[in-house]
Amino acid sequence: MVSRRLFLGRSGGAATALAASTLAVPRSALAALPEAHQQASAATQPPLRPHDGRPYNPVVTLNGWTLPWRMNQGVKEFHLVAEPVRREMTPGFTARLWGYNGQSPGPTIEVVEGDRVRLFVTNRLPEPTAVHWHGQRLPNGMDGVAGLTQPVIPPGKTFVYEFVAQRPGTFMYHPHADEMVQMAMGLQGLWITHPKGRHPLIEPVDRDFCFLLNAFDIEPGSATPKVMTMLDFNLWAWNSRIFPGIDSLNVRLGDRVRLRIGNLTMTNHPIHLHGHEFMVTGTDGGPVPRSARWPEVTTDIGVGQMRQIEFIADAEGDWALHCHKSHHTMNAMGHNVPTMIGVPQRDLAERLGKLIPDYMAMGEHGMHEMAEMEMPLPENTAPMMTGQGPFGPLAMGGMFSVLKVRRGQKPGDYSDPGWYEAPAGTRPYEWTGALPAAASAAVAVPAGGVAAGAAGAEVQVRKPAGGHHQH
Ligand SMILES: [Cu+2]
Repeated sequence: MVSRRLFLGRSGGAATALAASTLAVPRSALAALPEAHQQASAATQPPLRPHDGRPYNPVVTLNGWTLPWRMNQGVKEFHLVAEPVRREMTPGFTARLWGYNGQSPGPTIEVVEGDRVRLFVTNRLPEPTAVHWHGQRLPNGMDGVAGLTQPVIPPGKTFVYEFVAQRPGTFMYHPHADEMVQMAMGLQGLWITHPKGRHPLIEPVDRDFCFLLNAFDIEPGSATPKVMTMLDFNLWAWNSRIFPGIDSLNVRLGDRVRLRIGNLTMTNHPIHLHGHEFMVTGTDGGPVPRSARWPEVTTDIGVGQMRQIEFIADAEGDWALHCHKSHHTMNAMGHNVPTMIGVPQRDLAERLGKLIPDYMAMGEHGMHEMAEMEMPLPENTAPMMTGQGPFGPLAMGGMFSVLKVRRGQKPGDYSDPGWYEAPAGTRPYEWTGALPAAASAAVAVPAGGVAAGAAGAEVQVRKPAGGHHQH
């Protein structure tokens, strides 16, 4: 058991194993703070099976984890620590964020309808905070709105929240003190309240995944988000991860799958699943009546909303799951590049380079080439379009992952089965017969295209500028 003194002296890392939570807690220890478990890894952790309290079927937090608790005379006790963290957003790019218990987002809190929950919140940030339990029915004083329902939690102090988890569903927690800054820095987490016993509108599922939609504005080459940004975020993330850093969702053929998604960005995200139809079975307000459900392949998740979607994974394969705003499936640098489709730039770049030393030519045939060339990037920067699939570059970023449906996946096995091997005759193939002359030109020259180096050609230069566009 880790003593309180030892715990208070610890500054982070994975020094304390999760195993501590499974030990019986001596009476003397119950008078002290519950342990503040830490997570050092950004990998998806296996579901945390409840070791005491009411039983439930746990969720899997994409690139995240569930916070262990202790039972103290019938009360489920958790300890959250708000603190600066380093979050690997994708391999090769680590951000300096604010989070809870070592990671951004914070750990998922899982409880059961009817549980009395006590949450110790320690503030190790350089400024005051408070935690709002978004969507919960609770006594007004426990709502966590600094100035309105409580004084702030000053740096170095610990406040205790306590309430009964009244209704089952998907919830979030986030600061309600300097929230523009604190949410832009990554302070947020998920809260799942499982139904107590069988619920007429809540189906048991085989796989239950959850993630938050979040957004950051981090300049290439830097690590700390700009906190004043209102619309022009350049990193669109799921649980503070960006593709290819977002783990795939690995399921067994025939599984009933639930995805719980909460939106803490400042815009909406139409989340789109390939190869299946799903139903929205739950919202912020609770389970959706059966008569109000309909099949969809995209559902829009508004700001501050939660959605639960469910489907039967009945089609084997590697199915894309992504936000359908195409700027949200790009990483940083996506904003400042002029459209150059149809503009040959072979010696243009050299000539412009004399006028504008940092000019970069790109995009003559679209932007896919960005994914194929090795662009020199500042250190600690995620490429704009990246990720390798079995057939080459995926040219994606941001809010993109893959649902992997496999016949051979074992029940409860969340490991990555690798790429799908499609049966013969089920992939597109190249037409090798005769083509009409018009279709056989290697690259069509677009109307109005400018020939590079043409004598007397007039070129309009638009230098990539710092100014952003709203989108
Ligand atoms: Cu989006």
